[in-house]
Amino acid sequence: MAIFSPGFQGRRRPANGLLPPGQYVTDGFPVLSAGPTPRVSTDTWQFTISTESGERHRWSWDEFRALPRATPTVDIHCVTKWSKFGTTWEGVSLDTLLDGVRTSASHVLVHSYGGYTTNLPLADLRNGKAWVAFSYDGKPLTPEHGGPARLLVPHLYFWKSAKWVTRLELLADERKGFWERAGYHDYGDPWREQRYDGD
Ligand SMILES: Nc1nc2c(c(=O)[nH]1)N[C@H]1C(S)=C(S)[C@@H](COP(=O)(O)O)O[C@H]1N2
Ligand SMILES: [Mo]
Repeated sequence: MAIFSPGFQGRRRPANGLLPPGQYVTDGFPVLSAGPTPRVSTDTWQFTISTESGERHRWSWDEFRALPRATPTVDIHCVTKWSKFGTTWEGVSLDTLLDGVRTSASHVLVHSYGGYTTNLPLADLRNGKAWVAFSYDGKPLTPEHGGPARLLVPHLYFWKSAKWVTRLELLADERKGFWERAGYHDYGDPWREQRYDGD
């Protein structure tokens, strides 16, 4: 006789099997945007990495899509307490994008079409931990979820995963982004429940 756990039936399996403190699991995919959804054509889309010494590395959509791809399956955790297990994306690893970028920056301010910003340490974008994703669940990323492309940094709260990303500004000092200036945590580790400044 098989024993099923009713609460878990039909749920996606977690990528790492754990739920951070204070979070609940959702099967839906809520849309959380602080403003209107920018409609960005891939004809004009650009992705830029600028360094603290003023160098710029820029990719058009075609150049970006010609880079080696990865298909991470990860759990995501929003600071409003929903977590979603086993989400599958396709994108370009930040290791690929940062390859050949000469920098001694410690921090990054991420800029999106529409004006959203968020900050994080540069180290958190390296070593297989972050991607610029252009597809979700096997389909092109919809505008609501950040298409044409969004940052994906699943080990931090999901507000760090900037939708409609267009520029990474590499900095010698930390500069706060949109939610961080509004009182959210500078780092945002869900496992240490770093929701707000001072947590
Ligand atoms: N540009 C931009 N990126 C953003 C946001 C935003 O308002 N604007 N919201 C953040 C927050 S708080 C979350 S939880 C996720 C939500 O992503 P989703 O709408 O795809 O679920 O995007 C993050 N990235
Ligand atoms: Mo969020």
